Amino acid sequence: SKPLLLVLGDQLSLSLATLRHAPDNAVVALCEVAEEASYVPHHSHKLGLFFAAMRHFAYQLRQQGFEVHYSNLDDADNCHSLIGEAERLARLYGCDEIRVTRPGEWRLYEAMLNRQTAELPWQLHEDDRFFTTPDDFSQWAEGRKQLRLEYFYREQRKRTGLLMEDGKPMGGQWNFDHDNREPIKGDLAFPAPPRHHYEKMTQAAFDAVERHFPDHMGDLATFNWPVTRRQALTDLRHFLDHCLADFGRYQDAISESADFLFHSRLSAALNIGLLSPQEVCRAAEQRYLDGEAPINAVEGFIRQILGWREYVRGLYWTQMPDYKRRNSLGFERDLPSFYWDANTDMHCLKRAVEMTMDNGYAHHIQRLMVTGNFALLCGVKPEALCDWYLAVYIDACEWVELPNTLGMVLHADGGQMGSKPYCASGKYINKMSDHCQHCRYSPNQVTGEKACPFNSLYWHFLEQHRDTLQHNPRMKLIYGSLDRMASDKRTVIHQQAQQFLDQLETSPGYGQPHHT
Ligand code: FAD
Ligand code: DLZ
Ligand code: SF4
Repeated sequence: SKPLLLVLGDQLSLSLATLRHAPDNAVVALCEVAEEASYVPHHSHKLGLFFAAMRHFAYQLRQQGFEVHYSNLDDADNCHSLIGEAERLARLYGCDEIRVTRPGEWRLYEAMLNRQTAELPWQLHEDDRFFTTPDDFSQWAEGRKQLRLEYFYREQRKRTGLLMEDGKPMGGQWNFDHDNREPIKGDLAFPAPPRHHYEKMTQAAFDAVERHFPDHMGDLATFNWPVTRRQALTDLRHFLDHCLADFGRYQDAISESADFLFHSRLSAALNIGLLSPQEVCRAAEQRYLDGEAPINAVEGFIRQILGWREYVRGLYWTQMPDYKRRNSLGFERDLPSFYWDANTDMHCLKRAVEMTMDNGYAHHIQRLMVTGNFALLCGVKPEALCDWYLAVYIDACEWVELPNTLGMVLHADGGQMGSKPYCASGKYINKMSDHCQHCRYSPNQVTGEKACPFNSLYWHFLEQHRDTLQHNPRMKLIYGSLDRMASDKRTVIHQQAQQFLDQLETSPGYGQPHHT
């Protein structure tokens, strides 16, 4: 037998199952295809990252002695879909089967499963670059009424031994979250990320993006993401040396001027395979053991990767395809237009979208509590919001984007991801950020011309979804406050929110040209 080994754009690891089991006569295929590049209008940094990293990886594989076919976006015979291109190449090279590692998206997984019995059969390998497989997750989930992150995470700690000592959690606790809620005070200096140099191969990939997708969000002149393993290791080292120790305390903070704070910026490198989650977690653990970073920082960081990242992936693979259709709060609104151009006078939202446009990046709390919270309070429909998150972030792959957006942000999965919606008023944003002092609105007013729209929208949201949410024990206190509010005040708040929503400009579809 002679297999064609299809390596996808987010499978750029030499340890990939497909490559580990490769016979000598195998042909490896990496394919730039219009279908993947345009099913949502990806940020130009994301397109640049995928194409540049794929080209470097193909080069690296050739150096390792693999026979590699690289389909370029400009090739005349490129048939521009992953399935079509793999089957074309298999025939071209006289291969009798196609092998691939589980892709990161149900859409492709299903299409590949459907080809398993085709004349040219597809064989799927499990993706073992994670701490857990979807099967491990189902086994853990079986018979449990609720799939809470905290319990999953403790099992993961025990299974891997990360931050464990004699069967007990290091530092005496599983979770140090209560130490991790500090806003930024005074003028704290943030470490500038390493500036990468991009040579000819990367520049050529950027040129292709600029030619094929000229109107997409973002400017490649400011691109600064790792496209090779070496660059990814530089970013990892920088994080460990300069950010990890403060990662915990300021994990939830939001800054007007700093785009990255003490965050690692490693999600894209992890998701496309330039770094493994195991090496990143072990390296962080080592800094704790060496006394270079406190337990609350290291535990907080490891929980994101060993806990959240694995948990959302397990949820994705065990709940799809139904998960994507869920909309438990019945949201119908299109996406507000300013998500594409930052044209809003709400300053926190403006800055979150501007940072997204600049870098293809916003940190977790911006995604969750600024753009996410606003979409929740306005009732943006899941497919519109999910397409946006999938398009604009450098690290967006559906297995991780969907549970975070549909589940965590929109509470559309009926509470599987989070036991209560992450809804908040302007007060929360004011507490965690320095945005409000630059805003034309006041976070302390609920009604009137200067009132922060988050405030009336917050109470409006609670009123709207009272039937679904008021019996949630974690919402009891807040419904208590709402119920104690005088009814004329409630009426005015309702009118204020309704007026805001009536005037909110939304765009059906993508709000920008959709290219192929
Ligand atoms: P850090 O804050 O340094 O965290 C370290 C690592 O932990 C990250 O690199 C990431 O691998 C992991 N991590 C942290 N939070 C999560 C989480 N909630 N779920 C899964 N992994 C997590 N992350 C993606 O990788 N891709 C996405 O498409 C994505 N979409 C999101 C959409 C929404 C609406 C929200 C609220 C979150 C989303 N996240 C996504 C999770 C998180 O926001 C990003 O992983 C993080 O901001 C990436 O920046 P960082 O590497 O600096 O993270
Ligand atoms: C995101 C992306 C883009 C933009 N382009 C390609 C591509 O041309 N070829 C490819 O193999 N993969 C690409 N990807 C990543 C795929 O969309 C990704 O493998 C699936 O979404 C599953 O995660
Ligand atoms: Fe955002 Fe409201 Fe603060 Fe303005 S006042 S920055 S809209 S939270």
